[in-house]
Amino acid sequence: MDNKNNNLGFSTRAIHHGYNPLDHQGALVPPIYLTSTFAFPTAEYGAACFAGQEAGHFYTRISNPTLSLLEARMAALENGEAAVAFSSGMGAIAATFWTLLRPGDEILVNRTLYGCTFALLHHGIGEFGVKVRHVDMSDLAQLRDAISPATRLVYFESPANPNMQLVDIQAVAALAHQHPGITVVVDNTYCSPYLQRPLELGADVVVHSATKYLSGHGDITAGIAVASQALAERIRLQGLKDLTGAVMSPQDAFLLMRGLKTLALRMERHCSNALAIAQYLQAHPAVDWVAYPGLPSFAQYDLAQRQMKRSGGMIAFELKGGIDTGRRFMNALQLFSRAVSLGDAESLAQHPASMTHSTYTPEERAHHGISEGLVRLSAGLEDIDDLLADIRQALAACA
Ligand code: 7XF
Repeated sequence: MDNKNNNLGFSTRAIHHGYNPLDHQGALVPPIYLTSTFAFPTAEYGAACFAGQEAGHFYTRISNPTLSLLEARMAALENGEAAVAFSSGMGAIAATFWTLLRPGDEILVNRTLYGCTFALLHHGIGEFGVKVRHVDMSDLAQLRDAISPATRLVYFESPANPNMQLVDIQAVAALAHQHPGITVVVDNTYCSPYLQRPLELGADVVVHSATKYLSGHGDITAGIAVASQALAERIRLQGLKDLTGAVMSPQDAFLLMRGLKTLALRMERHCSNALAIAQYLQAHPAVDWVAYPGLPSFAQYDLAQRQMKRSGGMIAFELKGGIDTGRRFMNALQLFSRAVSLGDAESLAQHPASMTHSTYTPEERAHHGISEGLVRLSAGLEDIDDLLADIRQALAACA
């Protein structure tokens, strides 16, 4: 099956895009090219590769056949022209920022971001002469007022890690694009392209921690950026090759492609498990609040219905006793693992204020909408009755 199959369904593309076994001695599963360098037939050919006149592979930090196949597949799933693979989500985000920002530029970011993205901006990019400004992007007027002639990037997660706040991707992209020279970058980690495709809604770049749902089995760290051909090439040749060197291993690309084959199936199960857990928590007297886009009580329920195919596998909630009760709840869990990360087969529970978002000071967390008592759940793929039983007994134990 060749690359001209974007009219095929999501799972068909996730399984077949860009690969025909008959071109590879019949091997049903794509071979892994575990090589760092590639031999040139002649010195002239090698020089032409480095001059960009030949399309061949010549060094794995720039390209590799296994990575190229993964990149083609990810571009097909996000409905973008091209993708670039990285060794982590932070590699993809850092390479995108370093490629698109220069001293004197301004980046507008949403109020709430994953902890290390916040740290990259405030303890990295921001210390190299780029102005970092947070706005609440659920309020378009705030964004409109914040855009200045120096604004080059608009960046957000939807839903935001960890508080689940959504951003209207289509509305924000339309507003930002009234100003030529602004690139809109969306972190789509929480959704995966199965639930949400920001490029179709007007964004310019999608970044992922592929450590999460895309690979889906908790056995690699990986990142992806998807964009137009021209923008992806800039991110590859500056952000990846020269500025970060955060190249994905071909072995990890193999594992990631194996995960992608079941992405649609897994996302359906993550979503139905998370919805049942969120409904259970909401009805429980020990629970103060639950944030899950699939609950009609969710503040942006209408936007979630419009923007996401289903409501995802992540839940934020707080118990009435705050973090002390939250810790007792976490310690009482028997089937859920107490672990950061998300999107694995195993259900996970973590405390953002002391773990994933400990890169913020307590004052910053308060300012950025991350409450100290928030507990985050990643609903795995286990049987829902077992997950609910674990939550039921942990809530009883911490009361
Ligand atoms: O470099 P990574 O593959 O870990 O990806 C970074 C990243 C980027 N964007 C979002 C929305 C993320 O959630 C992440 C990683 N988050 C994990 C978490 O929240 O549990 C990291 C564990 S400290």
